Amino acid sequence: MTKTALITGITGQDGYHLAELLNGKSYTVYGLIRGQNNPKLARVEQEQPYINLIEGDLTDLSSLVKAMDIAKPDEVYNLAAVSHVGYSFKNPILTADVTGKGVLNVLEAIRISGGEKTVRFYQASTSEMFGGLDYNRPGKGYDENALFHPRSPYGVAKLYGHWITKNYRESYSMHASCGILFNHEGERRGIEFVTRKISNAVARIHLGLQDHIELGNLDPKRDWGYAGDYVEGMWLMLQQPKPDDYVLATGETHSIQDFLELAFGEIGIDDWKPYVKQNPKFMRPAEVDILLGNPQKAEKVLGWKRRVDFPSLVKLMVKHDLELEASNKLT
Ligand code: NAP
Ligand code: G4F
Repeated sequence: MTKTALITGITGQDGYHLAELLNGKSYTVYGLIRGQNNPKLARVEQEQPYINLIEGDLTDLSSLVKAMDIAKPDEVYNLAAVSHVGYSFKNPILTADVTGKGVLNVLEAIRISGGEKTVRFYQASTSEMFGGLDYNRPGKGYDENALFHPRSPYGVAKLYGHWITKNYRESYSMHASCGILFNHEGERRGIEFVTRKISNAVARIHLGLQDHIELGNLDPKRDWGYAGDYVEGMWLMLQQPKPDDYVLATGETHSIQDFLELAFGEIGIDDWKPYVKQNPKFMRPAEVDILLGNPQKAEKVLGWKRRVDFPSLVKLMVKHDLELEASNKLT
C-alpha cells in the first residue's frame, strides 16, 4: 500500500527536499500552498509536477481542515513557519500566529477530521529554542534534555509549537513527534539566510556582478548540516512504532568567518576581509552566539547520520550558485 503525506511549507527549502524523498519512496504527496498568486507556484509545478497542491494557510483552520479532507494523509509534516529569526523581531505577532499558533491549528485540523488515532504528525522544532546562553556542555552539545532559553520571537513561538505537540501526544495519544533540527542548508536555502547569502555573493563577485557583501554579526557559530540529510531524519521519526523527540545535528560548530573563508576559497580568494562590510541593519536585538547539537539519540534509535560534512556543504552551495548566476537564474 502506498502512503499519502501532506506537507505544509512545500515552497520552502525542506518542503522541496522532503517531497523529493517521499516521491522517491512512492508516496502520494500533497503540499499546502498559501496566497492567491504565490510567486513560487510556477517553480513547484514545473520542477515537482507530482505534488498535488492544496491552497491553505496556517492561520486559517478551515483551510487546514479542508486540506485534511482532500489529502486524507497517513503522515502530516508541518514545515510551514515564519522561519527567519531576524524577521521575527520585526513581526513578532505574525510570527506567534503562524509559527506558534499555526501548529495548534494543524493539530486541531487533524483531530477535527478524525485523524488523531491514525495520522502521524511531524513538527519542525528548532535548535533556536536552546538560545545558546547556557552553553556549558563542552564537547557534548545540546541534546533532547537540554534547557530551553529562546532568544527571539521565532524561538519563543517554536517553543509553543514544540510543547503543544508534546501535549497532544500525551493528551490524545497522537503519534506526534518533534525534530529539534540544527541549521541545515543547501542549494535550496532561502537567499535571506546567511549561508546562501554568502554563497550567492561569492558567485556574483567571481562573475563580476557585485564587488562586496554586507553582513551583520560575523562571530556567531552554528552547527550547519545539509538539508537533504535532515529530511531523511524527519521521515525516519514517523516510521518509528512510538512518537518521540529527536535532535538532528552534525556535532560540529563553525563560525560565519569559517564559512566565509571556505566559500571565498572556492573562487581562489584567500583573504575575504576586503570583500565583506558590516552593516548594523543585519544585527539582531538579541543574538544566539553558539549552537552545537548532540545527535546521539537519533543515530542510535533512528540509525540516522549526516552524510555531507561542512567543507562539502560550502563547496556544493558555491558551485550551485556559480552555475545559477552564470545562467542568470536564481532558485
Ligand atoms: P523556509 O524555506 O523559510 O520555508 C518556510 C515555508 O513556510 C514556506 O513554504 C512558506 O511559504 C511557508 N509559510 C510561511 N507562512 C505560512 C503560512 N501563514 N501558511 C502556510 N505556509 C506558510 O523554511 P525551511 O528552511 O524549509 O524550514 C522548514 C521548517 O523547519 C520551518 O518551520 C523552520 O522554522 C524549521 N527549521 C528550519 C531549520 C533550518 O535550518 N532550515 C532548522 C530548524 C527548524 P511561502 O513560500 O508562501 O512563503
Ligand atoms: O542564517 P541565519 O539567518 O540562521 P539562524 O538565525 O541560525 O536561523 C536558522 O536556523 C535555525 C536553527 O537553529 C532555524 F530554526 C531558523 O528557521 C533558520 O533556518 O543566521 C545565522 C547567523 C546569525 O547569528 C545571524 O545573526 O548569521 C548571523 N548573520 C550575520 N549576518 C546573518 C547575517 N544572518 C542573516 N540572515 N543575514 C546576514 O546578513
